[in-house]
Amino acid sequence: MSAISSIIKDNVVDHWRKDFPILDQKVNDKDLVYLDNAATTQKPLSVIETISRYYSEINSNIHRGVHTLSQLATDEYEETRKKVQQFINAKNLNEIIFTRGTTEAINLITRSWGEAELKPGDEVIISEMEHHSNIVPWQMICEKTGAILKVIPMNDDGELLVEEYKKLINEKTKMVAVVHVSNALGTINPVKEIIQIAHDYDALVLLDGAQAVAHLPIDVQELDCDFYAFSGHKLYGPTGIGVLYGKENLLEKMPPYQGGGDMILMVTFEKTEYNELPYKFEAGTPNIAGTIGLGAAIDYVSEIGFEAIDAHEESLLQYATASLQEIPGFRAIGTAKEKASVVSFVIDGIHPHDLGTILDTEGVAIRTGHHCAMPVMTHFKVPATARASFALYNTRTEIDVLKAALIKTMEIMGV
Ligand code: 7TS
Repeated sequence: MSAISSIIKDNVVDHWRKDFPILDQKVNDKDLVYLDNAATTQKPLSVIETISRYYSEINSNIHRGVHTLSQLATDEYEETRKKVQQFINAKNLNEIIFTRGTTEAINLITRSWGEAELKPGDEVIISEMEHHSNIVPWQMICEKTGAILKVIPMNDDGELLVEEYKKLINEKTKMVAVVHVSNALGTINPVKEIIQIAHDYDALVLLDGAQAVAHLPIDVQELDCDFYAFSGHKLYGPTGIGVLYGKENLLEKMPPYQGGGDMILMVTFEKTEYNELPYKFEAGTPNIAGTIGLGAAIDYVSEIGFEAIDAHEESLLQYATASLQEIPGFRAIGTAKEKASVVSFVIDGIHPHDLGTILDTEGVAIRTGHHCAMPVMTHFKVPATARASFALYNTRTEIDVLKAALIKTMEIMGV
């Protein structure tokens, strides 16, 4: 990158940073360097103000009131469904189900689709790099139904072995559930190829998009995935709101996940008639403020655009990867050719938890641990890693601070 384009880029990032009030503060008397974006991203002022405005001006329950505030709240809630539909290019609004997050979206699939469709001897394929939320629900439903869980292995760069996947899949495979972008490694998986292969065997595909959604443009029709799950809070939106996309003909056939208000058309003690899509899957009062806040987050990201976000984050990833490798004893965990915004690593002689704790005293926030992906730790024979993960507002200067703090930690620990 030329000096001029890098200056322009830094100016743009400075401009973006001003949208995030939380970034402008000291932590432990040092400027905050927030590099834990894979856990959750910070929220722009537009999201914070949207939530605040909802509660100060139109707070009301939705879908059930004839009064003005209820109608306004309903309109904004449903407007977000349209924004999500456009954001991931779903065919229609009935395919967008609001959930608490990725975890609940996956549990919805396992409990509704899985319980209805899986029979003893059927097979479900996941991968070695899944987050626990795309492992445990499948284990639970396989145990309940007698289905068999199979796992696509990965290589030592943290890339899925597609040839092994081809050997695992067969006519008994009913579902392939894989992560789009790994939270522990940063790997971007070849999901289009995975989907094509699954469909050759009439198996469905669920993509866990928790880590993809803030970094890559998602087009569910182009991917041809059957289900796609993501969380608002990793996309600069609020916690407690997420999305399950599903092809309409599949959602149509699936039984409700939870019973209660809003998901019914008619109830008697003898029989209940369920509501139509998407309400069939949205029992009870939802996270209205969170949903509307997610709409504001989608507006924010869409205005900047993935081209600019990707160019910036890719340059940060390359800079960080090259720069941190200069530290003696540094070992990157996850060196896939296709990666997004995550540098997971260990440093010889220092436990990641000690790293994280000392970095915090320098104002640097990173994640340490197994990242809810214990099988990944088992593969790389480490108990935990340290993970720096980037968002659109991070800078190269922050990576320099991270590097200096790591070197200082090594001095403190006598490594
Ligand atoms: N799938 C992936 C790939 C994730 O990274 C996460 C959360 C989830 C599912 C679950 O999302 P939730 O919003 O329902 O909790 N990942 C992380 C992480 O890497 N650090 O903290 C949470």
